Formats: sequence, C-alpha cells, structure tokens
Amino acid sequence: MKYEMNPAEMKFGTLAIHAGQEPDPQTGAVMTPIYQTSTYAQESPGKHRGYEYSRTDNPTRTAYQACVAALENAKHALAFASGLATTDCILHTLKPGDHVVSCDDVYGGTFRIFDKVYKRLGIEFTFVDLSDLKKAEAAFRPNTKLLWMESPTNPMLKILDIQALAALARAKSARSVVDNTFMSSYFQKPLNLGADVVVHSVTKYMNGHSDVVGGVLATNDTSLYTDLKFFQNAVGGVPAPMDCFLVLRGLKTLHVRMERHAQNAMALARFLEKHPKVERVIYPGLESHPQHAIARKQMSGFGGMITFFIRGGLPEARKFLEKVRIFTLAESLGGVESLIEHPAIMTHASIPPETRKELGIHDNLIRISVGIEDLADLKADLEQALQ
Ligand code: P1T
Repeated sequence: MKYEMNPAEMKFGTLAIHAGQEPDPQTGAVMTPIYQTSTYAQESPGKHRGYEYSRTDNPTRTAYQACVAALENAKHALAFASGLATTDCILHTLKPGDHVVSCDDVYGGTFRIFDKVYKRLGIEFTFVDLSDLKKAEAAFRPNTKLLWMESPTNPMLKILDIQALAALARAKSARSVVDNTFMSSYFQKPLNLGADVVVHSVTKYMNGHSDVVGGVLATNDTSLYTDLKFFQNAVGGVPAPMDCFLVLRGLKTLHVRMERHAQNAMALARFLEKHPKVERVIYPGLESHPQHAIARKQMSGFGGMITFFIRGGLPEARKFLEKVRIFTLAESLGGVESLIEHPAIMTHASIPPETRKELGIHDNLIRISVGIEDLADLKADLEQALQ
C-alpha cells in the first residue's frame, strides 16, 4: 500500500515510520530484519543481488539510510559507527593545505579531531564565532574548502544563521556542513536552508534511547555523495546491523519525542530563569536568548537542551550535580531520560582552559538534556538539588 505512495508527499511522522521500509519480501515481516551477516552469496563471480560485503552495504543499513534521507529531504544518506566517524569521513574529502572555518563553540570531540588529528595531516583550521557574520566572512581564505557549523552550538547554544552562512560559503566556493545533532531532523532542515551536508550524532535524539553510538550524514550533492560513499567503504567506520535496526526503531518516534523534549525544556528554562540560585539561563526558546529571532526563523522548535550558570563556582556546581536524583550525571544527551553534566570537566575537557574561558564555559556552567519524563518530577528534582 504505502510503498506506492510518493515520499515527497508524506509528512514527517509518516516518513519517520515508513520511509525506506517495506515488509520483508520473503516473509512479510513488517519490521526491517537485522541482517546479521558479513557477506552475501554470489551466483557467479561479481554476479549478486546488490550486496557483496557488509562494510560496503547491508540491507538494515540501507533501510536506515533511506529513512534519514527522507527525513532530511535529501537524495542520499550514509551511516557510520559514531558521530565522529561521520565527521572523519567528511574530512577525508580535504587535502593538505586546505582550510576549514569552524564555529568556535563546537563539541569537544569535534574540536579534538580537527585540532589533534587533521591539523597534524596538514589541514588548517580557524575557529570563529559564526554568530557574527562579519567575523565569519573575515575568517575565509582563498584555500577555505569547508565551513563547519553546529547550531545550536554545544554547549553554549549559540544559534547560527544557517541560510546566511551557507550562502557565504557558496559565494566563497567552500562546502557547508551543519551538525544538526541538537535539533534532530525534526526541528531543523539544514539542506533546505542551503547547506551542502547535514550530520548527526545519532547517539543523541535520532536514536533517542541512549543505547547506540552512531552517526549519519545526508546530502543532495550526488558527486559529493559518491566520494563520501567511497571513503565510507575504504575507511570502514560503518555501524553494525543491530545498531542500524535500533536507530531505525528510534526514528519511528522522533517527532513525538522531540515535541515532549521541547515542551519540558521550555517549562524548565522558564523555571530556572526565575530561580534565585541561578545566574543565567541559555535556551533558544527564551526571549532573552541573543539569537532568539534567528531560532524562530530557522527552527520549528527549540529542542531539549538547556545550559545555565548556577550562582557560585565549582563547589556549588559540584554539590548541585551530586544532589540531583532523576537527572543522571552523565555525558551525552538526547535520550528519553534526563541527563545533566558539567561541560568544563566532562564533555568539553579537550578544549584548552583558556579557550573554554573565552567561550564562557566556566566552572559554574551546567548543561541539561531534558528528557520526556513528567515535568513536575523534573522540576521538583531541580528544585530540591538547588536548595
Ligand atoms: O559521540 P559521537 O556519536 O561520536 O558524536 C560526536 C558528537 C558530534 N556532534 C555533536 C554536536 C555532539 O554533541 C557529539 C557528541 N556529544 C556528546 C557526547 C556530548 O555529551 O555533548
């Protein structure tokens, strides 16, 4: 039935549940099977049914990639064993002497692969506050080949004007990439805003259950896709069939989960903003957010991530983090359960202390990933820990 429908005419929730997925032709199994196989029988050398070896392709991964492509309004998607393996694949398109402009406030691991791995291989990087378009433009050089954006940024939740920055990159003959992890495919569509590539750590919202580490990218540029597909197979950082199955299952509820994440986060951001023990709250949905207007323009929701400064310093932050009961003190984000963490010591420790200071990642900064539990319980938990 649905398989004769045109995916271009379907809405997000329908695509999340059906895109790329058909009942198994052999058995009618409604859910995509976990093709737990490394290799495929060939009739004659080179004569096969589209699958040769699972590093190259696997049917469970094919279904998952097709689903993500549909959700990002993209022609192509490629899945990887982690968000960073996805970033690594994109960086393979560069050569020594090429230059990358990146937002200054990137996930610590992204900064580390840029600064500690690819810089050694002769790629140059400039980290700049991309929320300032003049600074962004000034960072480009004749050899700039890539513009790397995260929006909202991790952990300061700066919002970048994706449309303006993608246009700037295009004018400078550079490709633009948006790390869409914090928004998921549901709240933000970077390709529609002009970006060349969208990437996700699917470890977060896309899978949504904190039981998989994975990454995915999507693009409409067929020639770039061909290169990336070559690197994916040549380098080999692919996800296992079981992980592909789990993400595919997680995607089915993405739209429902994201709505609740955003609802809970908005309410908690307002609660924290009024709390005497809190110095400042950063949440794109608050009118006080410096780029609230851009957030409204390019996102269809404000997401589930809140960053705030607790009054005091490290001792106060530490005490608060030890006292929460429902929020789990742990790295990562985007799962159904609420998490809380200390970026300076945990997720962003690989950023040099002086850079952290410049970015505002102080010792009283706390990041929360608001889950989809009952709001009253989450509020009560924060209240008792702040007290
Ligand atoms: O952990 P991995 O799946 O390799 O994804 C890396 C990554 C990429 N991009 C963003 C925006 C991310 O937040 C991450 C991972 N981030 C965390 C683990 C964290 O707690 O922020």
